[in-house]
Amino acid sequence: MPLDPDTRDQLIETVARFVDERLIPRESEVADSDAMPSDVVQEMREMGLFGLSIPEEYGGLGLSTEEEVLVMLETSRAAPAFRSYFATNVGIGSQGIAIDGTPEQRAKYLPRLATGELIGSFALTEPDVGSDASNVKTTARREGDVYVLNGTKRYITNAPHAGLFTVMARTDPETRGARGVSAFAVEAGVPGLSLGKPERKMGQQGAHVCDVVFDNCQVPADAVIGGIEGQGFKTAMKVLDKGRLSIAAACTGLGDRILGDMVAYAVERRQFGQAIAEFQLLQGMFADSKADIEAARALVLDAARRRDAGENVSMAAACAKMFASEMVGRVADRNVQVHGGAGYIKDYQAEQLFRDARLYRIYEGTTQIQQTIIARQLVSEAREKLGL
Ligand code: COS
Repeated sequence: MPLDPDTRDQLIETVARFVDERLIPRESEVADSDAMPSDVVQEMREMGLFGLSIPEEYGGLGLSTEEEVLVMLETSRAAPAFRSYFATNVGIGSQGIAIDGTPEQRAKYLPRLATGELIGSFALTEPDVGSDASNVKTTARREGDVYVLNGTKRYITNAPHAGLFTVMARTDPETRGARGVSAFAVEAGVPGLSLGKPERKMGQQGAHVCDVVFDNCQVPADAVIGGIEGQGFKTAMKVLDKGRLSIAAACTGLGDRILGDMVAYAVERRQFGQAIAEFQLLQGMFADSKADIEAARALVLDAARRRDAGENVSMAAACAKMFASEMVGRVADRNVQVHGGAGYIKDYQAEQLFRDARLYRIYEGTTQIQQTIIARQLVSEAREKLGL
């Protein structure tokens, strides 16, 4: 059930205030310490941010995709590390269980994911498998009442904080490709599961990624998400369709923020006896950025509404993610340019946001993967139309 418009507007207004008053002022502290302050996490929990997408019956806010996108547009005006902390639970950290989990799995995990008591992580990527996701090498061998997992997952967002992993592993070594892959709900702390050292990253300090290593790690047989082997790749793809909309919204929200910073700097900074905002060459950058951002907003909202209407949005989500992540890269780059020398100096936010934004073109499917998904669907539709 969508929220009534007043409640929805109130929620968005509360989130916007939280972003302006509580998150943006703490950005430098988070970037410098590479840590998320516990009082900020507590406030996120109290606002229900960890459970935006989780159904109300499991303690979440049960937002529609469109409502979730509207909230993400606001939260993403703050540095991406904040969004990363809770939005992984809203998206890829919980959605495997929310979309395909058994009633028991949903009842067991969703309430604690919704409050943020449990942090969820999505473990698909491996040292040799990232874009080629159906080729996962991690194995899950059935032995009586348990599966035994072996393999390494790489660059797993929030893994250092996670209490629960959605792990894609090959249950059928004979079957190559997608059909041999199953998804597992694996709790942190089980024997045989260990974590690598958090990686040192280009940006998004305060958000953490590391390896997750399975060495004869035993998980109960009922940890298979949905209870059926061989469905794990499809679960991962459904999760990513939704995740990509969330990333597209995040890029759009960050674009809004960066454009605001860009113009604010330009109206104050003076050269040649006037504010640099008066120069048409810079005005061109403002206008191009605004049009870019509005195009991304329109794409992501349209895709979200179509998902809510029950349409298959794989291609629409790929278009939105590709366009919005490339867009925020352009906007972040123009912001550095408008700041001139100051854009390259740490004391100003421009260089941090430029580095932070770079990740959006890579994770949850690179731009090249989104192109592949879009083009494959177009070709397949054309073939179908022509009966080929
Ligand atoms: N939703 C539901 N099912 C889907 C799906 C989707 N979005 N996409 C594919 N499937 C299904 C297919 O219908 C097919 O089912 P059948 O076997 O019943 O026919 C099965 O899954 C295999 O699909 P496909 O043959 O398209 O698999 P590919 O290996 O060719 O997939 C892409 C290629 C590029 C689409 C996939 O590997 C991908 O998305 N890679 C990127 C992964 C990624 O984003 N990694 C980043 C790290 S994760 S944070």
